[in-house]
Amino acid sequence: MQTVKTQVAIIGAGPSGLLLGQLLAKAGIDNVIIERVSGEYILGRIRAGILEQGFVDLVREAGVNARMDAEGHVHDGFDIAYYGKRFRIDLNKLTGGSTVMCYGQTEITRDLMEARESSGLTTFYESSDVELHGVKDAPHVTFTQNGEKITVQCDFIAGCDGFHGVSRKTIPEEKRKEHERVYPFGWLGVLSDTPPVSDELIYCKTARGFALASMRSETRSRYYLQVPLTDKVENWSDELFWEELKKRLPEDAANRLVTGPSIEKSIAPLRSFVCEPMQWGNLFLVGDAAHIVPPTGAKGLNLAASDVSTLYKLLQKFYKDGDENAPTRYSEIALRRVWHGERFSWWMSNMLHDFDETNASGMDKATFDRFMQSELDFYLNYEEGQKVIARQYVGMPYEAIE
Ligand code: RFL
Ligand code: PHB
Repeated sequence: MQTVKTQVAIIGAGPSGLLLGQLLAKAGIDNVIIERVSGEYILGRIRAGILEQGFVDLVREAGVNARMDAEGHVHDGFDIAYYGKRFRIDLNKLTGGSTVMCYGQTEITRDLMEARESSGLTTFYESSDVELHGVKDAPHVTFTQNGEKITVQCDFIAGCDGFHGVSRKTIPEEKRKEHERVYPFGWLGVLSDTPPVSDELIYCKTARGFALASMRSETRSRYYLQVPLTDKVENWSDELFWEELKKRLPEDAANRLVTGPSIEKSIAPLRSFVCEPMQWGNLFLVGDAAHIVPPTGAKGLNLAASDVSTLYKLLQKFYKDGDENAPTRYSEIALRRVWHGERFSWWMSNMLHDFDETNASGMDKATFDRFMQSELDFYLNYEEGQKVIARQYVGMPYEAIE
């Protein structure tokens, strides 16, 4: 039986937990991370690729930006292709200078893990039976590692343990409200060491379903296909995947497509989810633990970063300025930006995917498709419409914390 004392106990060593830990440590606030799986396992997950400016700035503030700045690529825009039409959303021009950064979540996570290790900060990987206690008055976390029972006593607990973690469930059911929409399809993703079809992302709406051409570098591509939820990844051979992708990409991109063996292939379900409030006593939910968006707007990781920024600033107020009430404002501030991201991701998903079920609209499928197309036409044919998309894609500014 071992007891550890710290100021902030962080559950989960995903990007939310690691970034929060690094920022707090830099501000002189002690923290310990408790993670269920190994570091290696976490680095095997292939997820986000697009970072908003706010995220990039936060990584710089944490001082973990060297590789991101050297190897990441700034993207000035992206394409939306649908039914033979093609539009470029010029982010830079439409927003008056804002852009996004293409740099993989896996790489950010690796950089944060390395920085944490060299700072000598404590991380308990491969912890089981993680439980949160005394969240209202005497917060502490218990878990088992290598057969030993460990207790971490702390002032606050940051629940950064993703959608399936324990933190959210620690808030009594009658004290939280969960909003959820599960979409009737998933994304089949493939990572391959092949040059991307384009320098910028292409979001494609087609009669065969949605496709996305993305990338990690000049030599590594990331592609996605909308697939039915019933599809199994083992039934999608590489050959089948490339064949289907070719049919959904615009012609010039399809002609440029270089295929090769997949180095990762998985199916992710699409979900919109928000838990309110995002705090309970001295427990704060951060990132996917509190909310999920479908990946169409590239917002999941970026919303996690704005939560981290808000919590980090409020905890600084508590520890540095002696503002005892600062942490109580977390949920209200974080949720305002979360709802923005939820709405944009929902809108992009509705606009770009092929929906079989149109019952709620009362229209047959062909009519519903024409109806949605007219909305895309409206947004893409006018600069005002493109501006609305661009502003949201680069991300709303972080709220100032007085
Ligand atoms: P994570 O990454 O899920 O990390 C949570 C960590 O908590 C651990 N954990 C526990 N630890 C201790 N005790 C327990 N009981 C625990 N239960 C779980 C887990 O092992 C894990 O290590 O959540 P975090 O840190 O909040 O980060 C969120 C992001 O991972 C997520 O929002 C993004 O990946 C979403 N996302 C995208 N976001 C973007 O901003 N831009 C994108 O381009 C983008 N593309 C994507 C995406 C997500 C995808 N998938 C697979 C869902 C593309 C895809 C395909
Ligand atoms: C990715 O590169 O994994 C990616 C990019 C943009 C999205 C979703 C995923 O909207």
